[in-house]
Amino acid sequence: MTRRHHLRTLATMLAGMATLTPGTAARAEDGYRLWMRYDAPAGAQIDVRGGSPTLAVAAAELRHGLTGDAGPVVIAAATDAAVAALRLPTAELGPEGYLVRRVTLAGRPVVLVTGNTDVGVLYGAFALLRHLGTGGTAADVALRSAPKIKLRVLNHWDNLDGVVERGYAGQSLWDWWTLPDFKDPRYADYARANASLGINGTVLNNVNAKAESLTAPYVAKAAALADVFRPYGIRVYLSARFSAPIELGGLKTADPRDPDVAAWWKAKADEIYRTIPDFGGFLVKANSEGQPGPRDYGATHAEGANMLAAAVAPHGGIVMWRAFVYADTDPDDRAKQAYTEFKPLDGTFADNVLVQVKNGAIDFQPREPFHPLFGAMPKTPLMMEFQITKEYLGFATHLAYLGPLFEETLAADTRVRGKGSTVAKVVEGALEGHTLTGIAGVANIGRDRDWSGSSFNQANWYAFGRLAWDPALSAEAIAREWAQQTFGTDPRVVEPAVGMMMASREAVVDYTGPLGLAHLMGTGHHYGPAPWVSDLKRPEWNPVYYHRADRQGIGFDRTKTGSNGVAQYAPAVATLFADPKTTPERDLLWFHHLSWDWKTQSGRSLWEELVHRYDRGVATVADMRRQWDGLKPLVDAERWQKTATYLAVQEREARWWRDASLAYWMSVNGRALPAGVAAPAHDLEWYKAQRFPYPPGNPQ
Ligand code: BDP
Repeated sequence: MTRRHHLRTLATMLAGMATLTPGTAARAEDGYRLWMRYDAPAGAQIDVRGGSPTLAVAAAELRHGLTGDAGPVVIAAATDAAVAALRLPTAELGPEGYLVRRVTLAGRPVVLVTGNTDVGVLYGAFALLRHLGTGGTAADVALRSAPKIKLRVLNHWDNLDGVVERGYAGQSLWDWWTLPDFKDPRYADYARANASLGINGTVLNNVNAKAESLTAPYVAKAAALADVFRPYGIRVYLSARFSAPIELGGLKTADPRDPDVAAWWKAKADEIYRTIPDFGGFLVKANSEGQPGPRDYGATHAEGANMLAAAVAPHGGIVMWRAFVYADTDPDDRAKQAYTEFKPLDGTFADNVLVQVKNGAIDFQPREPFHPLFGAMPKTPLMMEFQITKEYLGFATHLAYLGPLFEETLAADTRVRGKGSTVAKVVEGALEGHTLTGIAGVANIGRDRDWSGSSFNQANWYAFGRLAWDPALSAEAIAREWAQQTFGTDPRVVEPAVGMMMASREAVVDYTGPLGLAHLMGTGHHYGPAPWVSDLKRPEWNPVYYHRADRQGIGFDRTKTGSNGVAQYAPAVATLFADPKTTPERDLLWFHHLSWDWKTQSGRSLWEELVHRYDRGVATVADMRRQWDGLKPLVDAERWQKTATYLAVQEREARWWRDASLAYWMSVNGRALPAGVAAPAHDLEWYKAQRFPYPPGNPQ
């Protein structure tokens, strides 16, 4: 035997060992493969009918992921003559839906993957892989689905210097410096992961945008990314800085009513479309947290949005205009300001504008009631904005599955057109008959090997994508299918993992802000508890503004006796929220200022219930840790260890949140802890003295 031969034999043996011991902690994994862990030996027979790059990537994916025993698979658009002859019910699939089923084609039984477009076929290929990865077989395959929302978009808060604002998974994936020449193979893997979920758009740069991203060199870089993403059905968008005509164009103003300003944007849009013919359009953060905007010139948000919309309209582009506004000059409740500013503009936005609204009225807190704008602007398509990155939910280290948060918001009933007027129906356009519809997620993706900073954070990217496709899916079902694909289908792993995930977000709510409390975190970096902060120059930046705790009670009165924020909801909802007895307890202190002695549903006083919930949160994390410990023999060592370490961090930090918060509340209300409850580990001054100079994700 030659030396080469020896080595080859050894390599074959080792490869065999790796695949022969599935389910055991055999194979080192770093999380790079996300939920697309195709371990099957290749060999499937894939028949591609058509020659587009999209069909080619669909075929490559199936070749990679299917075993030979899947039988012959045919991938073809429904327009293919042989497929058309089958007269399948493809009409309702629309431009992006898919159909996967067993058929007889030219006398041969095959699995057919089809759709009205090649992108539909690609989504079908991924659906087939998901079906097989979650325990389905080729023999029983019968899949059919179409997305309910048109624009399913990630928002990257990535700066041009590689720092990701509120990013906890390393530097930006986009290496702006080496683009457009070097196209990192990760860009294609990013596109694969998104396409596997049906995400069809990506905003490459931070909403706190630099004008430079609109210069020719940066547009060329964006074009290189667009070229990689195109076969995967993903369009590129850019965040636009409203004052770019001044900064780049040398104009004296960015007033949207100025013809020179409009002409500058038109020329800029023409230039972008020459480079990126299928450019999606602009995302704009205007007059928000110091960003420039039309209000600087006394023009409205609609005038600003429409001017940009006119520039991209000839090319089929759209504008996503954010409603995340609150002004230091406005003394009104911050939670009311977006509604106050935007509702009167309903009906004045151009046809290719969507108004992008955060899920809640403050800012991506672990829990917020749904934003009152949903349902309040019937003539305007409202695009949902969720945060996938966990700025307020423990960064990347805490395990917090956001499926339940997304689901809770989407299922919330606005009651604007009677019962069943859910936020999902508003976003889907079903309630008011909009066809231009969208949903955005602030990405949690960076250059970490595991993309999202931890295995379980990947589930939040996954859940966003799946719910963007179909907001009616259940968070638990999504958790299960994710866990099956990520850790294998062994129920001894899947069921505990799903249990941990489903409990996790509520645990974070419990240990950071139970009963409707919110915005109690550290200043700037947003890391850890700081409910005592009261000295920041804008009142609404201070935690004390939100909790309003004093010796008598706690909570923000948003009823008639307070800010009357409840009046921004439809009457049926407003009535519920106006009375603490009918307000869901989870939102109690969001809407009401109540005595520490207020009797809660458990029979405990408000103070006792608060303490109980902090303790419950910590206990849930301890329990999650125990469950994960039990999975050690069943999960590969690398992913198991990182998660175990992070859970230990989470438990320590959950206690810190609980202890610091209780120490502070006791200093305000002068009450003792209920009998048997553990005292905080340190005194309040110790918690106040903690400093965190270089936390990740914090814009400097
Ligand atoms: C806040 C973040 C800030 C973002 C802002 C936004 O702290 O970094 O710029 O949201 O959404 O939550 O514009």
